[in-house]
Amino acid sequence: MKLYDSHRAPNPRRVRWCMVEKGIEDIEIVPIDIFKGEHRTPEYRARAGLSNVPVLELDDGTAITESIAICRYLESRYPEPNLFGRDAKEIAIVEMWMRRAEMLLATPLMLAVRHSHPALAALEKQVPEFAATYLAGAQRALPLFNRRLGESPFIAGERLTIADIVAFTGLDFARMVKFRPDASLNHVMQWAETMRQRPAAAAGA
Ligand SMILES: N[C@@H](CCC(=O)N[C@@H](CS)C(=O)NCC(=O)O)C(=O)O
Repeated sequence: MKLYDSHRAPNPRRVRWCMVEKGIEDIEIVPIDIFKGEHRTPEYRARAGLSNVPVLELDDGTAITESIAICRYLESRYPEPNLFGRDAKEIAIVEMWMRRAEMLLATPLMLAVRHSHPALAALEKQVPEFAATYLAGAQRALPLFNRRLGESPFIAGERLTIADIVAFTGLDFARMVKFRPDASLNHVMQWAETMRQRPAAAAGA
């Protein structure tokens, strides 16, 4: 298998993080420089189906895009440690928090960076007003995560799951535009430090 990956890009980083948590070492990493447009060539699009990273290419040539779909595939192939929940209730709770992390934090923060950081002007027709709106939305969502993290050490419960990976990689990417959770959100701050200390934090960062 091959993973088409871009250094520092937040969506591939989710996959790299899952790989480290699961100890997966038999996937070849193929670096793609999105700033040089290596993902926009006809060859790449023909292989991947669209001009995005990450892409997981299976040995039979099947291309899986969407970071969460790739992480779910890895979860099926390498079930331990579990990152998506074990029984009906836990799977639903993890999914709920993963979706909240993606819709309320990671996606708005990624769009804020895309619309305001000079380096991203190569990829996006930037509208700085969008960035301000997205950043304010993410800041408004953080108290929900702070309350949750006051009840459990990780977002979906007692152990790390895909919800933490999605939330943290989104927040960490937004440091590019100097976004920081409000310091009064002590549970978020403590959880973020725990995430930063994990060996997987270095993968793809
Ligand atoms: N929903 C997709 C998003 C993929 C995505 O937007 N990837 C970015 C890098 S983080 C990308 O390929 N950007 C290239 C571009 O916008 O041209 C996923 O989760 O994998």
